[in-house]
Amino acid sequence: MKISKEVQEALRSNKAVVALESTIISHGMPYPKNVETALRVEKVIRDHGAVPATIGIIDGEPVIGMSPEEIEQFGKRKGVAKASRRDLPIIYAKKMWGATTVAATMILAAQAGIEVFVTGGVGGAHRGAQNNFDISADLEELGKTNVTVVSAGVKAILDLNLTLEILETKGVPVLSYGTDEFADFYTRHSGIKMENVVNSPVEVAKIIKAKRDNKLDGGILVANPIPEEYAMDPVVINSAIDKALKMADEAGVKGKDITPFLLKTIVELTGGDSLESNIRLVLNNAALGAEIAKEITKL
Ligand code: PSU
Ligand code: MN
Repeated sequence: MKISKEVQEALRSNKAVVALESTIISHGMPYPKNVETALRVEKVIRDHGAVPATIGIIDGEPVIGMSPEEIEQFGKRKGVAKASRRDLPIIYAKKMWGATTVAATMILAAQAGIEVFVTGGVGGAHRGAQNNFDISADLEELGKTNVTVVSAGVKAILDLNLTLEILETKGVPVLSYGTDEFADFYTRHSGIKMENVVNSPVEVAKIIKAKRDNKLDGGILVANPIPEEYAMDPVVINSAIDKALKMADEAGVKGKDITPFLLKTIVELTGGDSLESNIRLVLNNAALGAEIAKEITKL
């Protein structure tokens, strides 16, 4: 893999590094907001004293710490494959471009020695997963790969209760940040009460260290709710989600195309408001992720 000089240097000198995914750039937001957001996220991480490492695959080679030009390419290039764990060997062998999902980014971050990863929302069990088995590989990865993922909980387009049950089965600690209610991406109020509440970056860092010291392999999910001022009206977002789910069903969208389809449709149905919320919550996660990564370097 190719690790940028800046990231290499940071890792060597025990400086805080935060991994970032590229599916959110290539398949999660429209151009040019996707590129703008990716660069803003990197800036927030730097402003908080950590080094960002945006991860993706270029011509079959994993890149840890993309340049702004590379991020621009991931934002506008057509045909960048959405790359989860199962896709990696194919993309490597065929020397393709791959936008890494949470699962694939976790794998590459761990291989590079990065412990903290910031995203918007992780994948999970889709509604109806009891029957259609559409459960994101992100959950499997959280069950085995040693990376802490900071996300705004789990996207409300999914089945949150089912997702939390699977995370429990996989042995993934879910830490709810600053509230005992599970974050559901666009709002702070899923109605699901959480057992493990954390209130500071150092508290999260101590749990990461305890997990590492005791050889308990697997990830940690930090559920960081969207700031109140950027949260969406639950009535508006839930009606958009329901409509988008219906449209996906009617259009026969399946498998890996479902999440990008729903995100895009919800942006259209909310006149761009959901995109604005999505951007704000990622920026908010970036700040927290950088602080957690800094605390880890002190332990
Ligand atoms: N959350 C977002 N935008 C995204 C995704 C999640 O706000 O683009 C992406 C992540 O890369 C996540 C993936 O890993 O969707 C999950 O896709 P699937 O359900 O197909 O595993
Ligand atoms: Mn799926």
